[in-house]
Amino acid sequence: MSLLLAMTGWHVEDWRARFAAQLPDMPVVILGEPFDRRSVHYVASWKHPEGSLSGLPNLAAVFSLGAGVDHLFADTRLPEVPIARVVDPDLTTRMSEYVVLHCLRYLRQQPRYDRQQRETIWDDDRNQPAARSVRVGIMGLGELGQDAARKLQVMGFDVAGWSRSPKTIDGLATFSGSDGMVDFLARTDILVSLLPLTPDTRGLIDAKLLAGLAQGGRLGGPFLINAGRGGLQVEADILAALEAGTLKGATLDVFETEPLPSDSPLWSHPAITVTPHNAAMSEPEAIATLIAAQIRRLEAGEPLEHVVDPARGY
Ligand code: NDP
Ligand code: OXD
Repeated sequence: MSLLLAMTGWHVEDWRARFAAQLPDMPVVILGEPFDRRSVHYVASWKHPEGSLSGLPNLAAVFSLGAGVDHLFADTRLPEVPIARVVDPDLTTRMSEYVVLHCLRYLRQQPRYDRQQRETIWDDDRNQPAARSVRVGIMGLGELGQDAARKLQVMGFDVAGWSRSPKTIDGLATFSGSDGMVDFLARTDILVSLLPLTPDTRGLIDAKLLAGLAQGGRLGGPFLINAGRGGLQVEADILAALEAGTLKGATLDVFETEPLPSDSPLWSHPAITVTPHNAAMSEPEAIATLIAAQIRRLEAGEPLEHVVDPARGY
């Protein structure tokens, strides 16, 4: 019985060492090396090549090495076995740090002061809005969205959230589905996207959505922070909204194409902050520990945790 590591873009040998330390009795094999396909009971994947997981007759589960599973469902030949993802307090905390940091940057007009410093301008503008007067709207109220909402509330922001299914969360204004979208956007000065990429959410952050955001709030116009997935956003529409002045700024951690191509206009746009899809890196050791624990659960006949629903795509 073995664990197959199927990943692209990561140092697979480092992962082999991590899993070997966690699961000393389980051989760890690597896609691309010769191995007995019948021996593979478990797969740990990050962006495995399309179709590479078919023909594993004893496969019992696939583990995403990240919180997102869109990279798995992108494989049209993904085996029909349970799929589990990473839910890790360390990752969640890091994402909330990112969201709070960038909301505070907009609240405290830091991009403007960065520019003033570059231009040696001393403009001690006294128009500093209070956090309570700035409405943050979080799209996606799952593990990450709910934690970010709580931490933004601690900072004093007026926070609301939007999800697929209706939710009641103490102290949080909640909206759901397409019915709740218009009212949610209309009360949003900073839109934070922490949605998964699914067929329903692909291209959601487009011209129509951006046009629905609140104009005339205390920040002088709306801002966008997307740390969900690049496929959620239509980059041409974000640029057009910035050009039109209906969007004041955007912080993007994720992109339609990653790495972001060097000729992308997003890199040099003065109102855009680019981070290289690292809003919430998790400790690799923590991920290996988590997945090893999941394998031990299965081996002990216990149910998997953090299983995703292939029908919903997250
Ligand atoms: P969860 O599955 O816990 O939460 C997803 C949330 O999105 C849920 O509230 C869900 O609604 C909502 N949602 C899904 N589809 C829709 C829809 N069609 N309309 C409205 N709401 C919808 O995921 P996590 O919070 O753990 O992670 C979210 C995403 O963050 C990941 O999928 C990944 O893409 C991204 N991510 C990015 C990282 C980075 O470094 N940039 C790091 C880690 C994750 P409901 O509650 O009703 O089910
Ligand atoms: C993830 C990510 O999904 O890092 O974990 O994007």
